[in-house]
Amino acid sequence: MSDWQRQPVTASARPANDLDVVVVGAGLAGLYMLHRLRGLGLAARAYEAGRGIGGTWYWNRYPGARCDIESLDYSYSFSEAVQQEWHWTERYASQAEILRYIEHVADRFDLRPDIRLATRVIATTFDEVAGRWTVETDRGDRVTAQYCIMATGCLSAARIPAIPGLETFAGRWWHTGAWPHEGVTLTGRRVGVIGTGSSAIQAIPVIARRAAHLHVFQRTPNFSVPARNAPLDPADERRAKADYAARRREARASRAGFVTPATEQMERSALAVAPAVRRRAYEARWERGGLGFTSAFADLGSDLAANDTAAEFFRAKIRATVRDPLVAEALSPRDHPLGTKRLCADSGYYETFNRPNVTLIDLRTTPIAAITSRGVLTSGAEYPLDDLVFASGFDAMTGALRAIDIRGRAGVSLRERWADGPRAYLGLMVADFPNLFTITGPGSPSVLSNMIVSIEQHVEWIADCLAHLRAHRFRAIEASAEAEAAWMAHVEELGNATLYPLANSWYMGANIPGKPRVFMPYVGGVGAYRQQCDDIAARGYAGFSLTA
Ligand code: FAD
Ligand code: N01
Repeated sequence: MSDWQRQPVTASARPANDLDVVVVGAGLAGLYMLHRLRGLGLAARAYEAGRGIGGTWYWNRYPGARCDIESLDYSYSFSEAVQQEWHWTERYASQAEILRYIEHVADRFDLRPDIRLATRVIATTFDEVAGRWTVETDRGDRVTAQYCIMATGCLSAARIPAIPGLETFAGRWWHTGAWPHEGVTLTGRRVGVIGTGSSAIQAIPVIARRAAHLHVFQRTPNFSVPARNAPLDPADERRAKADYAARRREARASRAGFVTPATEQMERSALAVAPAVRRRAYEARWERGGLGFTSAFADLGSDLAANDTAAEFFRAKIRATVRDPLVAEALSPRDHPLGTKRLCADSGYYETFNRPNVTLIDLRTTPIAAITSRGVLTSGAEYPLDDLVFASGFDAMTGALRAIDIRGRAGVSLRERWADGPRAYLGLMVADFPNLFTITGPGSPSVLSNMIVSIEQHVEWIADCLAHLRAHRFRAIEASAEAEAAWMAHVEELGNATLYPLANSWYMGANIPGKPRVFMPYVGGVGAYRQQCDDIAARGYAGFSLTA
């Protein structure tokens, strides 16, 4: 280890406007990045738009918010001490518990002094002569840094759809991704929820128990599997902690960043087994709960006929749960294959539609015309509401990056560069934007994985890269246009071999009017992806140019 690695400095030891690294965002990615940069002895500062740290888990405080990757897996692996000392109370942690965990980690590693809260980065510009980035914030800060690391999140740009009349609504309204921190009382109120994605599917059962009446405005029904959340089994916790390193190793080498129990069928085609065998396999996954369902057979993600056997299993479950056959049919997804929009995990979602105080409004038959002062007006009726919840999603993967005026060589703008869809090498760097990294950027596994596994991999790769640059006296690293093009062709080829392009999903940019239709994440799996990133680094950062 060289001297600079042994003597960590904090940003406060440097002139306030002259840094080695600026990190944008203080969610799971930004915080771990800051920790690693400190370990390298670099002067780093993180800017965070929120008034607190935690990212997703700071912003998304809607009723029922929790993760749908098991807590023992949805947690940092970089510190054996932290993973041993932290105790998760539930199989799937709630938003509040995850936020407590993130705050614990930030305090344990004393990260807060180098984080500027309530400060949004609005622009960052590369100065080719100085070889440095100038970063500007909405509070008037103007700092320079050799490296700029975007930890801005894939699901952090909340989106309110442009429905006419919202400004006239006399009631209260919120987006799930910007939920009031003081909480809201919904007891006895007439509540409307627009959207039926993962956020809505978590919130609806909880809101229904509180509200006088709940109207659910659904445009596209989604597939949802029972989460089967429960207090964490102490035996499971003991087993995991006895050899946490092995569990983490397996997750890192896996496809999705978490491991589900292996079964005989999971390597086979769903069409290669008898219907009764198939049903038993699906029943077992359904009973176990959670996102592992899609691993029941090898070809659910690539073969439409195979996929339809699973989709029909879901629709039968909905029919068996929801008493009104018309409501059951309206809740049954038929326009996209299972898993091509992110599979949801719920706690009593379908059962909620048996409650007398819940009404499903099918926007396919009666679209929303406007929001009025009284509530939501569809082509069929006006629904008077006291409160309206937008569970309407995010400008995913590129929204937070495009919100910043990022300018690379010769003033080229990232927004313009990505006008036809995002392009990046490994989802880590963009040609013509030297020394600018994106954590879980488009073209990496990111949103198709247990994201914390992908975050740790990117953070560690970037930290190792910066150490390499410093050790070899390079001042800059940049993706080559050829390597970027080849990587994007690979990402596209893999995506096209799956069923994902068949859905109008946010993976495809289809939820944002005018957004280019491009399948943005890398579908080859986190294990295969990590291997490629490691090989590229081992080959002297092949596909990148390193300059002295
Ligand atoms: P984020 O947590 O989004 O943090 C990014 C931060 O950057 C935000 O705080 C934002 O305010 C800040 N920021 C953005 N732009 C700027 C700017 N210009 N200036 C300053 N600050 C800026 N993933 C899973 O793997 N499993 C799950 O179960 C799961 N559940 C989820 C539930 C919800 C409700 C949502 C919305 C997402 C969920 N995800 C889940 C995905 C989740 O986003 C990631 O797991 C992870 O938290 C992302 O961390 P991050 O640090 O990359 O981004
Ligand atoms: O957002 P979404 P989300 N009129 O985009 C509807 C993660 N997450 O916040 O499908 C009417 O999935 C839209 O309808 P349609 C997870 O990765 C995880 O729920 O476009 N409806 C859709 O139903 C997830 O995928 C958890 O037809 C409109 C909904 O709004 C991602 O975050 C929990 C509309 C948006 O669904 C995003 O999830 C929460 C309009 N004009 C989030 N515009 C876990 O459980 C949009 N909609 C871990």
